[in-house]
Amino acid sequence: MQLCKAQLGSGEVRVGAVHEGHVRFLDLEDYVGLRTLSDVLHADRPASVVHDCIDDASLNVPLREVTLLAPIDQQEIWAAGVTYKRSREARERESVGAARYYDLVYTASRPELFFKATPGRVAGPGDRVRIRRDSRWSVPEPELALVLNPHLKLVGFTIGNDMSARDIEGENPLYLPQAKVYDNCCALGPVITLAESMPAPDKIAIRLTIERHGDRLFDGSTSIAEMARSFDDLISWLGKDNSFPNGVILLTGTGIVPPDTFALAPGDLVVIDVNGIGRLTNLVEQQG
Ligand code: DO4
Ligand code: MG
Repeated sequence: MQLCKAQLGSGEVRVGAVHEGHVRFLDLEDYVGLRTLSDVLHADRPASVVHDCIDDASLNVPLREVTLLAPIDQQEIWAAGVTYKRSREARERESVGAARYYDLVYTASRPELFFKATPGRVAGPGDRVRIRRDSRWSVPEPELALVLNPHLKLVGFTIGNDMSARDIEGENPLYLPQAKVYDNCCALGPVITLAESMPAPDKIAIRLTIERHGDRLFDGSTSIAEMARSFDDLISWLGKDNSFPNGVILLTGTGIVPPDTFALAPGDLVVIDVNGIGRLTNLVEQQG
């Protein structure tokens, strides 16, 4: 089962279930205390809530007639880093002075976890992601995103783009928050697939393509099987002395790194496919 947050032609934003190219909107007013997508996700049994809130009279609209929004409400977004060998190798190349730390964190018991974004910094499907105006070497990082409820139970999955300024991080790892956190630094969507509907982790593949002026500049893929850490390990570290009353979305790190000669440019199209979820597409911008 896949859930979305969608805006209708009237401007109204509602929670829907996506099925065979249509969105069937939940009649949440029938359900006391549930209003938002995260209210549904954080219920004891999200799939049962969806079944209870949909009947033959529920509004059913073709997907192409609605605007999908980032599937997020009040959650913080966190991210894991250096969870794939390719990411470790890329950081070692970009940050010569600090290369050792990337090697250490790849094998350490404690993972690299960092605060990535507030909901207001997130781009939805079809929105623009941004290159910082002071970066000349930025890349998209296509990542599987875990949707966790306030008890840190894994309730769903979506696609995340952890936009990153490699030049800023490479200059000094203490600049990581600036390389990672800024307006439109993250994209999420297009939908949330409930945990029970996702393929097994070793069957999940991620693909990134980048297009410029209609030409395909980069095409790469990876699989969750390449990840050096388990979801449970990342979640348990995230929860150490950290509470998330609104739930949290955790990006699990990138296993796809374009060649070091590649830098995103304004106008590029970033397309991320994850089987079991769908496709997240965003145009890249940079303010003058
Ligand atoms: O170490 C810096 C960040 C790494 C990261 O975001 C990733 O591996 O995905
Ligand atoms: Mg990343």
